[in-house]
Amino acid sequence: MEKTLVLVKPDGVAKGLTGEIIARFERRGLTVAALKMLKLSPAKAESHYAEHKGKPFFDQLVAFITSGPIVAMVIGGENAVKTVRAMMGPTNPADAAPGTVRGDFALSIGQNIIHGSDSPASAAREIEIYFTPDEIVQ
Ligand code: IDP
Ligand code: MG
Repeated sequence: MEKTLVLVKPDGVAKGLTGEIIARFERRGLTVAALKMLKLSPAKAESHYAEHKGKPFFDQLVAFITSGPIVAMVIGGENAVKTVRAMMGPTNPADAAPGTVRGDFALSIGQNIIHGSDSPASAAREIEIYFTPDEIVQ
């Protein structure tokens, strides 16, 4: 079963969208294989977003993702990575179609509600930041 890491970012948790987002994945036929709420440390945030280090928005991104509680989950199923990315919509909510999470609930690229891994390799790396193997239901 392919797995991907999803985060409901601080804005999504604050807006009360956690249940809505999980329900969308479940209705699609994807399954929740691991789930927790946490407040991310700056060190873990920098590790998660290491590919963006040095970009102009990096410090703002780390500040935002550590600003409040997030919900981390492992979502599994056939083509989970690609399917979750499609259901999220593109990075900039202004480009996101209605029906996607970002297209329905976000306006700004800096506060775009949700994270999903962009490849199976990224998913494997990111899942390890948030979950130990025994926390993931197979
Ligand atoms: P993704 O979340 O769709 O995978 P990435 O390019 O990996 O997008 O960027 C990570 C996060 O960094 C985005 O979700 C967004 O919140 C933020 N971000 C990306 N590009 C910009 C930008 O140009 N300005 C401000 N924030 C950005
Ligand atoms: Mg990304």
